[in-house]
Amino acid sequence: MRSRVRSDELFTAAQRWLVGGVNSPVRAFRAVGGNPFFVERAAGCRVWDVDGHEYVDYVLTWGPAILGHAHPRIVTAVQAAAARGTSFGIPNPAEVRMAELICRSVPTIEKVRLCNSGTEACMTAIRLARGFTGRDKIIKFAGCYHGHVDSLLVKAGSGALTFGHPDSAGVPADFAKHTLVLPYNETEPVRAAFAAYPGQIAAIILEPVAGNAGLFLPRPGWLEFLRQITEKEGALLIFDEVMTGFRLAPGGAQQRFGIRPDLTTLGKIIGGGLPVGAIGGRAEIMDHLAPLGPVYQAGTLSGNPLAMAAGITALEELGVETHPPATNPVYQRLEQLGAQLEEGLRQAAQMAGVPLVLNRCGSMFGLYFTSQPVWNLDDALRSDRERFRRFFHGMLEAGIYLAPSPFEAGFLSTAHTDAEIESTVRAAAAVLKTL
Ligand code: KE4
Repeated sequence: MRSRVRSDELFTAAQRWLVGGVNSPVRAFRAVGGNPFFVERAAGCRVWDVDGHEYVDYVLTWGPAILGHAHPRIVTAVQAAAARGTSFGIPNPAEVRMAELICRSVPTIEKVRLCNSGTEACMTAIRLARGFTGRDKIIKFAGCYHGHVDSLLVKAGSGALTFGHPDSAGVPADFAKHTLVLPYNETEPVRAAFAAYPGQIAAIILEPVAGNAGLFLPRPGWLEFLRQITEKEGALLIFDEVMTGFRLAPGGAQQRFGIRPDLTTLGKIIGGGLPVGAIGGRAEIMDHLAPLGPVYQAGTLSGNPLAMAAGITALEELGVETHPPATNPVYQRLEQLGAQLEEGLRQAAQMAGVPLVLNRCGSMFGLYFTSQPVWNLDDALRSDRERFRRFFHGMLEAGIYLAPSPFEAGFLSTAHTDAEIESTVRAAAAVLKTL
């Protein structure tokens, strides 16, 4: 076992001052057991902990580090921006450049509002949809996560068409009562909801590829169905692309799947590792936001120059301006790495006789220890979580850092090479045999 004396000391100290020793719950390793390691530094596709252990990183700060950690051009851009001032709260050229890059890259975004997290983006998108349509009710899907927004921290009601109950303490039932939680990848419950609540549903919000319960994909035709029914019923379709934006294609999942949502939320990659979120969509909807319209939204650090410098550099490095999406070499490489990892892990599981479902879309993947396909949260919950825990720790001991939960996605970066994929597959083959 790798001794992590310094990490354990830090975790003890951290728990004195920080709730659970962390600033975001999943980092506490409670889903896999044991103490989290503390990071000393990261570069490329690797992280080093405070005890000097090195790991190949497939979490990539939960998605943003698509170019690897400490990318030299991003570091230089942030250093240069910092020397000119770390925050202005005044319009600045960098936020205009970032907005232009987003609008030119994401097919359906004509105007954008930048904020500071994916949660803020999703919260604003919901408020904007309600303000634009004058309707209150929202449909979300079980297994999708849209940040810690009160009205979206909701679990399914007792009956298919009963409105949601809070999925967190501190969320009043009144905040949840306008949210309907339906099963992902099913059409009938969506039809029934619109039939039961005609003219009352403001929007459907979903992750077009669900990356917050492991990873499951939309069934063929399901996204098209959601687009059609929302158009027919006068509701907005919101794609939460905080994770998939600039990950699955330069224009996100909507470009990959050819669907035109009314609103899109972004985050993670567009911040180049610094705090950024964004809401974007058709100008006629977006112009309902203050100062032009009646839907209020604001933020002290929105358009922060350091975050803009990191994000602009990241999008430039991704080639969003220099290559047509279909032949962008960065995304072709990410697809290749994803396919290699998928093939290698599948073969390793087969050789070990361990039932493993690996769902993948581009450079995002999910692992489930089950022999049944996983298309929604119920399927995911049937997977063997104990086996995942043992696999996670076995891989960690082998120097491979996977997401510390069976219900998180994994990510690849342009800093991963064939060598890392091969060493990861070799490690998995050895660990799978012990499960
Ligand atoms: P943030 O507020 O954490 O920036 O974004 C919330 C959010 C919104 N929408 C989607 C699709 C997301 O994946 C997220 C955040 N993702 C999680 C990872 N599963 C962040 C990790 C964490 O909570 O620590």
